[in-house]
Amino acid sequence: MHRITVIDTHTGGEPTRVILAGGPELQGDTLAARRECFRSQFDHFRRAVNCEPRGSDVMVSALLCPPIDASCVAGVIFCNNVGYLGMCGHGTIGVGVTLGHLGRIAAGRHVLDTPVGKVPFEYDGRHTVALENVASYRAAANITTQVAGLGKITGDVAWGGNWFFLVRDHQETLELHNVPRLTDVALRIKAALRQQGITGDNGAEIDHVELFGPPQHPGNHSRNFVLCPGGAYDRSPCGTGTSAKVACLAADGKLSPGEIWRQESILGSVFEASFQQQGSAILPRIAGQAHVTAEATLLVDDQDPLAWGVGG
Ligand code: PYC
Repeated sequence: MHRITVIDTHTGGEPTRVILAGGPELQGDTLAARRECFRSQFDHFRRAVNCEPRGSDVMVSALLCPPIDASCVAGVIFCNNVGYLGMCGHGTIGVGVTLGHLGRIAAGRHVLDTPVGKVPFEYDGRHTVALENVASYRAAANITTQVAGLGKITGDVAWGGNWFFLVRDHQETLELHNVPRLTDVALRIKAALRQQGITGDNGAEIDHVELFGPPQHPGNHSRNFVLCPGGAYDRSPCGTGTSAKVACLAADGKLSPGEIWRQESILGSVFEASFQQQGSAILPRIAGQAHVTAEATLLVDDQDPLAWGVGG
């Protein structure tokens, strides 16, 4: 029997499963090299933790590993039901709150080592984490794509730690009851981008689609629906997606450095974002809350025909 110790949290509704023990020993001199080792040699472990019957298509896991840089509080590699994420904003908030829950960090400033760089964060000692995301930028504005069943859709391509296509001009209602339709629309847009060769830099696949609309709460600036790579929607406002949004607002001169942008999710949960300019890119700051939902040991029984997960 293989035992995996985890702590589950949710950040504005989106789950994060932090893997504390029982994970693979990853080789590599950088977190990016270790993620490659994870992907090439231990992908069955990712499936066991994230996919059914222990996980679901909405689960994001964070494998804790020793940091390369000893000044960092931990190394972390994010993965989900279909693969590996560059960065994960809601997941970073979940990791911060988990480390606080375990007594491994106190309130204050800490740094995580990730495959896409160092991610500093501020922990309030309770439920709030404010992270300084990797440099984010808009790669292309007003790109029009012909989408099957929808016609022409125009959006921006931006990097916020993952690649996003951000769409404002659509006819959809951003309400929870409309999630099946929103998922279908976002999947069609993603397919159109792929077919028409619209990518991020260096041909990178745009694997997140983000639709925007007016907020429901008057204190917020916008509401979003974010489709994640595995086909599930982000229950939170999406930390990397909010970073990509803020990069577009900054590029359009609609948000100034230090000004607050309150991004509401399809559930109504909120991330508070701001940025500092760094050359032609921005450094986003994303703040949100996470809550612990479980301390658990996952069991993987080699006698079980579905021991290492279904699908993925
Ligand atoms: O919060 O950055 C995020 C994220 C990415 C995928 C799911 N959540």
